[in-house]
Amino acid sequence: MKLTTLCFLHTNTDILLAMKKRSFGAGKMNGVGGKVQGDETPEQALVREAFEEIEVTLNEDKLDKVAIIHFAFDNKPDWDQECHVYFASEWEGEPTESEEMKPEWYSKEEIPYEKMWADDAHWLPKVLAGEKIRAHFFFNDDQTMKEDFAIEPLVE
Ligand code: 8OG
Repeated sequence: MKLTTLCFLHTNTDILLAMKKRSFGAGKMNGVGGKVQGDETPEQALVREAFEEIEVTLNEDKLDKVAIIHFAFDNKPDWDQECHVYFASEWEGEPTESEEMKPEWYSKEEIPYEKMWADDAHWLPKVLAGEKIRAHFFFNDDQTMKEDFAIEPLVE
């Protein structure tokens, strides 16, 4: 199964989302992140992806791990992934648009779930409320979400 990462930069009031401009999830608003490569740790992968995608430098030691989410797709075992999700409240640099992503700040009170992956509306509010979770979501071949899903406390 693929190992991936996802990170949301945030302040007390706002959260940074970025519109994915190409490849898997194109057109959706999301945090930054992507596949873990070679012998990288998830945190090292995230530092690399955050710089490639929005020119922000994250500090591996200041990432707050908030979730592990399993995504499974019908008939597409290569798309199955375990995604390690982080929040970051410290970074260097100004979030900047790249060929891959267009970042934009949103109030935590007005997150545009309708422009995000369908599962996000089920777990992101819990994480914003301070919960650490492990979740399982299942998708149809057309990337729509199945009704059955599971969210439990994260125990590592
Ligand atoms: O390397 P690539 O850009 O293909 O990695 C996919 C990114 O998209 C990775 O950061 C994980 C993220 N992602 C999914 N599915 C979902 C999802 O259902 N919700 C959210 N928020 N992110 C997802 O692949």
